Amino acid sequence: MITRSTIAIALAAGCSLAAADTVVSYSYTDLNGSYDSLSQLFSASAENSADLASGGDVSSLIGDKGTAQFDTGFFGLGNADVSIQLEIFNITASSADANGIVSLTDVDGDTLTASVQGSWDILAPFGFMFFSGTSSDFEFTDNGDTDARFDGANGSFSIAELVDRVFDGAVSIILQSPGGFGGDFDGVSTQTDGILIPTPGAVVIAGMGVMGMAIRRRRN
Ligand SMILES: [Ca+2]
Ligand SMILES: [Ca+2]
Repeated sequence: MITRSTIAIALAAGCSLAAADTVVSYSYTDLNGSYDSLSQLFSASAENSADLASGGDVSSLIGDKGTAQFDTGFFGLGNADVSIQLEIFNITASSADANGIVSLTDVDGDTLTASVQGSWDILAPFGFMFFSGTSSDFEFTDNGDTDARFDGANGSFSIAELVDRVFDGAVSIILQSPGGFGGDFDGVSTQTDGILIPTPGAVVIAGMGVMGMAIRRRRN
């Protein structure tokens, strides 16, 4: 029988899952940020040139924990890449709205993708530009050989428990362009971060799993 204390344990376990939720985090620096005012398309891409040498990492905070490290100048190594494409609209001197796609690719072609929605703040006079957005569909895809790992230039982590699941997440982007979205720009050093958390439904299911375990333990 399910006692009140069993339910309390299960609820507490569910709450602790909710409080320590980040499953995966990532961070990249010195992407090539560009904006085309005609198409109102912003993009940020990995690059390795005299002007910009992108670097970054993607980390798993669950299971066997690990970090796929993309050392500065990684672009050109296998399939490793970063691509952000955002449609920009409702543009003012100090703000804009945006939606689009974020895609991170590991060395052998596996991806972490999301569609994001959010808004930009643009601060005069320097044109510091801050994007904050959210996603409800972060997904890992194990392309090509099923190697079940997200591989950096150095280091990797298991995606065996992450594929075929959908995560909520948050994305930030920061760069500096004095004209904001008032005109074209290209080759602007762009930084981006993101975190993934289980969807609320997944937390409930995890909590029920804990409850089921507690019930089974009582029966044994
Ligand atoms: Ca693969
Ligand atoms: Ca891989």
